[in-house]
Amino acid sequence: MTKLALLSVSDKTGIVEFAKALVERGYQVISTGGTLKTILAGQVEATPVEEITGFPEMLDGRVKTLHPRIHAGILAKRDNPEHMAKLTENQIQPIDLICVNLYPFKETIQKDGVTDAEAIEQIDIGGPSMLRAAAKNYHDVTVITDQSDYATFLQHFDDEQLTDDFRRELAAKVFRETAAYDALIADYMTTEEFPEKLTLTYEKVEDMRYGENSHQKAAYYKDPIPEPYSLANATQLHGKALSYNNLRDADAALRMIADFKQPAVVALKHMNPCGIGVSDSLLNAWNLAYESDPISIFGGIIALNRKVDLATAEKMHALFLEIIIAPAFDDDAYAILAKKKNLRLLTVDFGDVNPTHHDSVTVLGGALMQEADTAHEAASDFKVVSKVQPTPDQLAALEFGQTVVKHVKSNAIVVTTANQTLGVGAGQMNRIDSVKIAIDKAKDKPNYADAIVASDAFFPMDDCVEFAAQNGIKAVVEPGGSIKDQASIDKADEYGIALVFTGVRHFKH
Ligand code: 93A
Repeated sequence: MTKLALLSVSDKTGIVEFAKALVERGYQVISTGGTLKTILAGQVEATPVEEITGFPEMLDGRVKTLHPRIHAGILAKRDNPEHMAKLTENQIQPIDLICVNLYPFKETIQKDGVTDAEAIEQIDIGGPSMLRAAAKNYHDVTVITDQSDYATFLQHFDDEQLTDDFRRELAAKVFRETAAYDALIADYMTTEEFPEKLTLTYEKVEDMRYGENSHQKAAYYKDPIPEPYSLANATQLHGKALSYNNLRDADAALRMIADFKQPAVVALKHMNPCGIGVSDSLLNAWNLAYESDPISIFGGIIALNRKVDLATAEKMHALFLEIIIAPAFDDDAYAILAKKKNLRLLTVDFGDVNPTHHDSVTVLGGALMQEADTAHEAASDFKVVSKVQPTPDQLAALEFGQTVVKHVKSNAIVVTTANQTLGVGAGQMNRIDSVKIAIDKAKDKPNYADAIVASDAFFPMDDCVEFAAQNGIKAVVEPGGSIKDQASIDKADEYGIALVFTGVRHFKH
């Protein structure tokens, strides 16, 4: 009996050649409306699916292949005599190969001004049904949904290697494809923030050389429709491929720089800022960020929120850096930076910063998902709890420090002026150690006289305020909320410095 192959594809790339190759190998090709037309136009013989079903396509194509003659032909178990007898009794021919790619739902929902009705119409029903039926019956049916498998299939056919293992691989691909397809539809229709089932889907960007360390295998996946302001949508202009750690660092840098409107530079190491500068020009912002910590910036990740000019590029060129991310590079700036073969230069669309995304992490046995920490406390939200009022300059510095500290791993303490970090104390297991590290790094800097201390969470004791005051700090900002708040307030009053509460904690674990 002639083998039947049913071809029904939205993306017609390569389908004529594939149909021709199948016919040459003795298959009878059956096909649906548009696919049939394309194949026939390519001078390849094919049978309309209506000839098999005995039914016309109907309901604007919503029902084309949804028919027992198709589905019984796919699903019958060839080694089951009752199944085969049923096919014979109903004059149904087994279908041996299904080749389907689905209605372009993802592409459709990304189109400008697409209506809900248009999106819904692009939910493929018949295609996934055939794919899933064939994948279920993979012992007897070969199923192809990925265009790159046209050639692979033919190779296996010619080598007489249409093995069960190969067909099972193709079947698994189908279930991944239909699951991902449905996940996108579910996401499109879902309005709950945290629905009872998470239907995430990610697409592989690449296998990586290694993960966090060289003995860990790793791969990079991106959202099928990534936010514009994201690494997934960044363009790499130059340099080596981003490593696993590079991606995490660069992502952290993007999150930080998004909080600044004026020309700003973030220098980052191991997901913590080692220097942030904000100024009237990018070069001045660079100088501030660099001078924050000229040692730690070595091998750092730099994010800048303005087009990189030559003067700033020259400064960066003088250092060993891993990555530079910016909205754009001037030609001469790019030319000088690109002299370093390995330096990764990336551009990201800063025009569409969307801070309303969700963050997720995996835990053993599950995952946690939360809203991103987009809270921002301006000086006008501060509550002065000390007798001494902060000066306007100190208030500006407290606001800057408050903006920075939420991007530092807890326990987080930063010492800053109004436009520059001077010392960062990150990731210590007690708060006073973070205070000591931050002040120790800051205290010999020229601008230390103007410096404030910002804390991501409340002071559990009065030692933090005391240490800061003893080291010449004149203003401190923290969320407040400790049962020992009064002790910290008393300490501030004892030393005659300003203490300000924000009421909002910014842990970052
Ligand atoms: O509208 S459907 O959900 N109903 C069907 O019965 C059906 N059969 C195949 N979509 C259906 N298809 C899909 O049509 C295939 O998955 C493929 O994407 C597309 C090919 O249509 P045409 O050959 O007319 O271009």
